[in-house]
Amino acid sequence: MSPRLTGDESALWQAAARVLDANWTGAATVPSPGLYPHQWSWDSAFVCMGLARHRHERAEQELVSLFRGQWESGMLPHIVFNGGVERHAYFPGPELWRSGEQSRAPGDAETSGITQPPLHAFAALRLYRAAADHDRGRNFLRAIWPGLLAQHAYLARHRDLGGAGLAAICHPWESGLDNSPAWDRPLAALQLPPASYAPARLPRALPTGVDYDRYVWLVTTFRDTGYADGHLRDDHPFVVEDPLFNATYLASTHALAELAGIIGADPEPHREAARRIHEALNDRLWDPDHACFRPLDLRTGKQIPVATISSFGPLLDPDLPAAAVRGLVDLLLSARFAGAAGYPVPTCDIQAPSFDRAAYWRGPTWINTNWLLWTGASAQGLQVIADLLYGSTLRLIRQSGFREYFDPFDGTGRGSHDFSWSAALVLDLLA
Ligand code: 9WN
Repeated sequence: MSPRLTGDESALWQAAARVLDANWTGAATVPSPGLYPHQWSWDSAFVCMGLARHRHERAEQELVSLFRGQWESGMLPHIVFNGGVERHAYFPGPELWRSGEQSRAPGDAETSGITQPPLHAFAALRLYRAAADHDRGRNFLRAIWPGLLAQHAYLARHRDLGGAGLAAICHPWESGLDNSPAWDRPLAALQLPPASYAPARLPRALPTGVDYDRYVWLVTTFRDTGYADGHLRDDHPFVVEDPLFNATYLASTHALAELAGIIGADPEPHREAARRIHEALNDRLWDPDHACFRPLDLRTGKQIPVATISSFGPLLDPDLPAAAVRGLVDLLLSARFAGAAGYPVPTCDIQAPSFDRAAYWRGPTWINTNWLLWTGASAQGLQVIADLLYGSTLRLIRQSGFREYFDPFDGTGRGSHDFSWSAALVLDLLA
């Protein structure tokens, strides 16, 4: 704990540390003890950055455990299942994904068959920077390096479905923003066979409700091809280039270049890859008419019109053109986002018909997306925005605790309690 903290800040720090300690399984951190009893990919990247400030060795273990689930193709799955947990504790569990039947999946861990935002190289760099012992930190980076390279090679080889350098997602779960209004159109366009799935079997109250049959159908469609890369390229009906996913891809690619320098590898291929992602992100996903970033649906060739939290992801791009920075700042401060929310940043445009203050990724404020925007704004030198995000994020936690998400108008906590990334990112903010 930093000696600079005030009394109130050290109490917050201790509370956050207790959440992470309680959610530690011995090898990794569960997002929340009841609702999510396994290891999730982007959760672990956030948790790693918090643990880096609290228990450095666990932060390393967190990444190692996650990469145990990596497939031979380099695909880093979005869930690594905890074998010690009752099989029906979470739906969709291993029985939906059937990774055990895939020769490319690891033999000793059951996993999902899709990925999540690739924030891991970025997390590894932050972990190294927070290390007290840089020799040890460098050794850890050398150990995790092949996994990070394989993850990025997979995205470049098998997910650049638009051919311009971005990585496409094939399922809303891959975005991390499951029921975002951004996915309403591509989901509505799916042609499902009648009664392919019975939602009544679900063992928990679902935050996302109506789209679940479509989520599951997308998984079974992909799974039944043996998770074939060719299927994603030629036939899969949900293929989208998302700004936030690609902004994390870009941030992590820059991090790979820095990590290469630290461990004595060649940074140039990663710098070149970052240039390509930067160009494609700005050429393909920037909407000059509305001055914001939008997802591109590769099946229709059209950008998806609704503005969501994902639209701000490219603040993580260190080379973002000045006009784009200005456009994003204007939108962020407008009455469509921070300007009308007492507790910014809502995950969807408040004025959009699909906005819902209580519905998961359709309006509530989340700590991880605030943190990503805070990180981006700080790196862009947008101090006023960064301070606004810093203050409002800590205010949410002080008022409502380490909840999963929050009402953007009055800060009421929603979803699960003791949520790991909410705690982890508070440690990073306070450090
Ligand atoms: C599906 C674990 C995960 C997060 C996602 C969040 C939610 C899962 C679910 O929980 O997704 O992957 O069951 O709804 O949307 O961002 O990684 O915290």
